[in-house]
Amino acid sequence: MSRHIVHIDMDAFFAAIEQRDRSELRGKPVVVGADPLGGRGRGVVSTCSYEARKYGIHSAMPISRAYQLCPGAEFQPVRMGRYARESARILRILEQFTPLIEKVSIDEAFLDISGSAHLFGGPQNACRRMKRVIFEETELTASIGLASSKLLAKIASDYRKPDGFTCIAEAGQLRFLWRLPIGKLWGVGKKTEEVLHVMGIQSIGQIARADPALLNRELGRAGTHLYQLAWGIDPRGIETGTEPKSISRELTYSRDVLKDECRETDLLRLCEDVVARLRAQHYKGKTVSLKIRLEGFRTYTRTCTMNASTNFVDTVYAAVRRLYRGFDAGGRKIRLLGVRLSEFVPEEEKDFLFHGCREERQEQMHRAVEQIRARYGSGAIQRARLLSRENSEL
Ligand code: TTP
Ligand code: MG
Repeated sequence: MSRHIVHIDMDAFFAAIEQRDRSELRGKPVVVGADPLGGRGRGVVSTCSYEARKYGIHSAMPISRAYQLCPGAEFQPVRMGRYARESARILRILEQFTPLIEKVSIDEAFLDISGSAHLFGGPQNACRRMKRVIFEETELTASIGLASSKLLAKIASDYRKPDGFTCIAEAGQLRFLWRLPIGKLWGVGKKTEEVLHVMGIQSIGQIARADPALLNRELGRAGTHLYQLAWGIDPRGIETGTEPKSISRELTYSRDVLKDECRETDLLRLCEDVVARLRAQHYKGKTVSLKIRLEGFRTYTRTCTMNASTNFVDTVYAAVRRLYRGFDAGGRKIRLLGVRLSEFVPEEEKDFLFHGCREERQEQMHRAVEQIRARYGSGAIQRARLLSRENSEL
């Protein structure tokens, strides 16, 4: 029996939420990302509305460039907590259709509806209903692809965007696939694309007709894999319950700063932010990474794996500070700092063996802070060290 795999991707997700929440933004070019500071801003675009895309603006573009392209756009700061809540709401809706869900990113998921589609009048009706319920409950539009594999479902959801629904019937799937440019194939990035172009290969159909031995010689195992994908061979299943792989937060300075000028309190703020999100998802992390981008965009990452996984700010901060102090910037200035946590394990409820032990006090402290913030807002309680906000860019 063939599988019915769905890929769903929300349209202009962050920007669509801003437009929904503020009616004055609807129909306008909206850019979500760093502050453009009148064209001097140094961060990047997270995403933008489809109205803004007409000006050539896109994700990951420097915000200063976006400002040049459309100075009249509505520039909005990133409200990650809000988007994460919407993402969770959408996931709840998807769970009404099947428990076989693989969340890929904040606005993207795969579903296997092979076993449940009949409950909704077949796979196509299930997808139409999914779009409708999402829109009714969130006022946000999704683009959906339905096919017999993850590869094709993902290509399908991207095929008609925004607010699209594309179903690729199994009988015509290779014809559909072969017309597309190689960039649409899973795993074909800029480098692979270049190699294939040198080989005279532009379309997925040309990969399917190429000599697999030649592909293997030029691209190694990836070549063999691409050949299989080009023939629609993609047996990957839905991986449910995948845990997030990492949580990170970055800070771009508005002017490059010397290492000694970077306040370690900035690192502490970054740690507080990632640990807060880690705890909200009930995980502990074992690996801490520090990212440092120097002037001229050279980027370095320093990583340390701790003895035990943790969800305490102080432990994470101590590790980050050690990495930071051990980093030799060679006199060059720093443009960006980032903190990332990875290698998660679910936090388990703990009976502290010894009452009053340091670990128990830390946990109580975190919980007290979380309760206050939940009730009175994130600014309601701060570490004394972080109270002076001058020079702070977070
Ligand atoms: P995408 O699904 O790639 O983009 P999108 O939903 O904004 O637009 P569409 O799918 O209609 O093309 O990413 C989902 C969200 O993730 C996006 O709204 C913002 C965030 N994001 C970033 O913050 N930085 C990035 O570089 C990208 C690609 C996305
Ligand atoms: Mg999207």
